[in-house]
Parts: sequence; structure tokens; C-alpha cells
Amino acid sequence: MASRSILKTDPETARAIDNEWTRQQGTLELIASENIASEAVMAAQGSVMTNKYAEGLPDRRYYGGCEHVDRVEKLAIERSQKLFHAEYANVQPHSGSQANMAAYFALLKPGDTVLAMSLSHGGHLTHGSPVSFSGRLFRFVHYGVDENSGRIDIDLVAELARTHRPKLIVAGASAYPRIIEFDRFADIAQDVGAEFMVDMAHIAGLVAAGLHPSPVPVAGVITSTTHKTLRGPRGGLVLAKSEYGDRLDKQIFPGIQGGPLMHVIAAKAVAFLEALQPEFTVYQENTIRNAKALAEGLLSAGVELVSGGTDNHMLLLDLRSQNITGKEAEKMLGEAGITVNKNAVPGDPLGPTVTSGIRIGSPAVTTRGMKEGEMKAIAALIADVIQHGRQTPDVILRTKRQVKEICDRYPLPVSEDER
Ligand code: DSN
Repeated sequence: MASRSILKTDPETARAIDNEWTRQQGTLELIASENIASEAVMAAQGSVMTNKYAEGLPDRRYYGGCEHVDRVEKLAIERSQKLFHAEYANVQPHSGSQANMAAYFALLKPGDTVLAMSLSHGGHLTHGSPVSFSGRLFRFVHYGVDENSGRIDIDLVAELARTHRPKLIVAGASAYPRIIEFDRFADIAQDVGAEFMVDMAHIAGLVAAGLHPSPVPVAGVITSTTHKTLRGPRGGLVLAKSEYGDRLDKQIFPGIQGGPLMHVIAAKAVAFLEALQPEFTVYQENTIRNAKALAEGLLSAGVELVSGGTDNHMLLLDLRSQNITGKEAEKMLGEAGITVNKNAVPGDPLGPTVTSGIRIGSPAVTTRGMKEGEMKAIAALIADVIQHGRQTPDVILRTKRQVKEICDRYPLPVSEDER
């Protein structure tokens, strides 16, 4: 039950929180960018640190009374540096988008050219979409994947870099299921005299565990969120080589943000400590193993995957041969208790609100303790809904019952008191 104080002050919000706990407990969360933060992370985020203004950096604040928030921010900085072997860290970005905005403002002037991955091929809104600040302020040129292999076309990256001479090259993606060869991007950036930045938001947990090549040795600036595979509170992070530190600090505050969210920074400190433990590496290994098991199950049921499989925590289902749109699949799977998001596939003939694909990921179900056996079962359920749900509505009801059985066996690792 939501804490007594919420219930007493605001029963409607308390009910919504309770209902959200029940939804999370009773459904299979396969949105690749979501996870389940620990009770310790949530407790830090719900602590008295929320009351404190602390504009500035530790020991250099514009407010008094900062001795304890200074301590947590130093802990978060030191732990993130240790986790990723980074020379510099700033833990204040409120989100991944803010981290990217700060990085662009530190590296670029308005109108500068940037080479980044196209949103429709797996990039992110802040990698130059015209509806994002990024595409409005800078001149983005986009690379994508080879539509046959589904893998980043690194020759195209090199060619576009030579043609457009960007000031900055960005690597990193929101819907790319394969290893990204950051060293090859770095070589291209060096060849054309561009800065190199990596947005590792999706794979940060895998990088921390040494299961994906780290961008830290080869990129000048690295941005991330802290809540995806990294399993911390919702928020952003910037790492960099020390030479970029002053510029980044100034852009984060006062450039684009005011007071840092000290309760979130406290929760980031807790999450980074958790990520430094050996169990975290085991968790990330299981996350990849589970994604591969989902991929095998789906492929054996005849569902096509972009690039034919996965190396990381996510897969992208290409539904064009299944005669169903991403929008329809998301809705039917949702009715069956399986939460996913519709997602464009490379060369998608449908717009972003419909799409021909869905993206699924294993981080949250792996946090609940599910293993390859459950992934095989879940893959069969997904295939059944996609292939038969529309013609045979019973499939949805049957799947919903099976989803509930699985969920009951793997309770959320968050007690009812802490929800
Ligand atoms: N919106 C996030 C995702 O789902 O990948 C990225 O910021």
C-alpha cells in the first residue's frame, strides 16, 4: 500500500501509486528502456534531500547548508568515475536529453554540423530530430543501418563524415540490438577532425559490467541516463575526458539547468554503488542471455528480427511479414499483459505513430529473476498474440492467464510498503 502519509494527504494519488504497483507486478515489462530500481534507490529518491537547493558544484555552492548534499554528490561522482573508469563526471543532468543538450552546447555553436544516427534507424530524438531542440539548433546529417544486414553501415558513416566535415560525430542508439564499434567511429572522427561523443544511455549497465565495449577510452564526451540497464533512478549523467570538464560543468549549470535534484543524485550514488558489486555483472550477463533466449524463441516461431538477433538487452521485431502493425501489436500485447512499445524498423513504410515493428528488452524481467526458460515461454506467447490474436480473441485471454502465472512466480523486488 502507498505510504500512510500519501494516503492520508492525497488518497487519489495514493490509489494511482497502488494501481501502478499492481500493474507492474501483474504484467511483463518488456520496454527496453525500463527497469526496476531497488528499494534503496527509491528510498534515497524519496528522502529529505528533495528539500535542498544546491546550485553549483560540491564545495562551490550558491546556498548554505550544503555539507550533506555535497557528500552525496561527491559519492555519486566518485562512484560513477570508478564504475566507468572516467576522468570526469557530472551527475546533475536531470535526464538523458539534458545531458545531450549540455554536451552539444559545450562542443558546438548553433548551426554547426553533427553526424548522428537517424531516429528512424534506431537513433534518438535528441540526435537531430527536427522536432527536438537538437534538430532545431544544429545541422544534423544522419547515418543509418544497412537495410539488409540491419547493422550500422560504418562505410556510410565514413563517407558522410568526409563529405560533410561535421564538427561532432555522435554514436549511440535507442533501438539498435547489436554491439556498436565505438573505436571505428573514433577513428573516423579523428580522420575528419571532428569531436566524438557517445550516448550510451541504453547500454550503460552492459558497459559498466564489461559486457559491451566501453566508449570511455575513445570518446571525448559520453552521455547516459541512469535508469535503463544501469537500474538507477530516472536521470542523466555526463562523463568525459578531463579537458572537457569545465565546459560541461558550465553548460549544465548555469547553462541549461538550475538547482540539481539532490534526492535523485543521492539515488544515483546508491545505484552506482550497487553497480560496482559483483552481483551487478551477473545481472547484466543474465540480461543478455535472456535477450538472446527471447530472440531464439521468436525466430523459431517465424518472427523476423532486425539484424537477425541481438548482442545486447533488446530486440527489434520486424512485423512486416506478419501482416500486423507495431501499433496493433503493442495494443494486443498490452491487453494480454505484455508491455512493449511500437518502433520503426529500418526502411519502415509506416509513420512513427503506427510503425511496422516493436522493440522489446529484457532488463526489467531479468531484475525480477526470470531466466531463459521463462524467456522461451514469453517468446511463444508474444508470437501467438502477434500471429493469432486478431483472428482468435481467446488467445489474448489465454495469454493473460499465462502472463499472470509467470508474474506471480516472480514478485517485484519492491515490497508493498515501499511502493
Ligand atoms: N525514450 C527512451 C527509450 O525508450 O529508448 C530513450 O530516451
